[in-house]
Amino acid sequence: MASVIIILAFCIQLASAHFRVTYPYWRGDSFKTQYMRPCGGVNVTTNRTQWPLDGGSVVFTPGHPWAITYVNMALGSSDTITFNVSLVEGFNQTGNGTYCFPKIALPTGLNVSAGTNASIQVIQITELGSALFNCADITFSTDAKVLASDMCTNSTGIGAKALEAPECPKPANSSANSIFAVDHIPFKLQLGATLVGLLGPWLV
Ligand SMILES: [Cu+2]
Repeated sequence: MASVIIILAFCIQLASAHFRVTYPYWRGDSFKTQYMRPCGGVNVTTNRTQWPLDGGSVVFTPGHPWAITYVNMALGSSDTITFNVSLVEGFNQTGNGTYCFPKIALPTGLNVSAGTNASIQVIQITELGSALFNCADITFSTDAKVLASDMCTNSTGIGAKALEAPECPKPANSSANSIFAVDHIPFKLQLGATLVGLLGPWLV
């Protein structure tokens, strides 16, 4: 019985330390199912925020000491859309409170126009190993603007660090092909994808 209470207390603590997306407004409360990809267990909504055609603001409220964080986009209006547009590459988001991206530019060549529906996905991989997901539904609009600066603030202690690999030690036998020959930049990108790939099946 005591162990059940301890586990329950631990779960409640975890739930309170998830994150929410406050702009564009998230699909809904995902706290019980936030580990489910692609959108924390919450289906697509018709509650769409108008978002500028060349990219806009995103605000979320992280609750973990740090989390590897990504922002992706999927074009379309259904639950089967694919989040294959990378808006923000993986970085280490530190501290908790409110985190604002003033303007996330769209990748060049993304074919959107006024009235195009899309969903924005924020992923946080926390220090405990949980991969957490939230989505917000948008419609591109020529009238939409980025958030005013007083609506886009960062809490004290909130930060962002690049995912940088430290200098690799030189292997003793440097003439042999080794993993150390792998360029650091692709490795850095693969690391995030591998983390999601490894953790996903365990957590869903
Ligand atoms: Cu959490």
